Amino acid sequence: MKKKLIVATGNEGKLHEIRQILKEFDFDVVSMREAGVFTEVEESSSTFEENALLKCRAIAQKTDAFVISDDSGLEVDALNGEPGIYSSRYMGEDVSYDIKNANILERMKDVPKGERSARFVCAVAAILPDKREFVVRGTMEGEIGYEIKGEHGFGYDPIFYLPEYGMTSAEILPDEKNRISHRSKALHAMREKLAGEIA
Ligand code: ITT
Repeated sequence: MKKKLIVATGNEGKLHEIRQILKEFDFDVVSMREAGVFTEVEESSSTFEENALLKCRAIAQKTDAFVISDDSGLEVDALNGEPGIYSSRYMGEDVSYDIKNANILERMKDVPKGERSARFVCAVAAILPDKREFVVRGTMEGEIGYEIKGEHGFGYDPIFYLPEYGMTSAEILPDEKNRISHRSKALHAMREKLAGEIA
């Protein structure tokens, strides 16, 4: 029987990608809703790693299953790393990504081509049934584009330009994003880290 793995996220975009990426791993992936465990966590830390652990612990307290969480965001170098750990709260949690993305493009309008570097960062935390904790990070490098482009992905994908593809991460196919993304790299790094730890 496959081992149950609860993904501690309320973000449907993340959950969908995590499910796709973990397809090749031998787990029965369930959402918090499917597992019947819920919690509201204040992401009070100043790092992606600590925030991922906070979310993971909140769920792991309520279950003996294997739990993972994802804390992620967009770092724009010309904006001193903003929105960073505040990516989902940027301009307010309920503000649409059309507005958030347009705002970032506006703030970047005078930034020259060579200075538009940015990256997506993803920290994945895992807590095993015996309560041991692990955390890893993955990143995907790119640039802030000049317009909102693409229908795939979620969040800041439509302004995140990948020079090697000549497209945003909302324009490349979802399978391709899942092969190269910060989330994919972090989940694969976690698998490496846990190799041998999970009986
Ligand atoms: P949970 O805490 O419930 O997992 P959340 O959306 O609040 O959901 P975060 O605090 O980790 O999660 O915020 C991450 C934000 O960073 C997310 O809402 C997006 O705006 C952005 N982000 C992260 N990964 C992304 C990706 O692959 N593509 C586009 N935007 C991404």
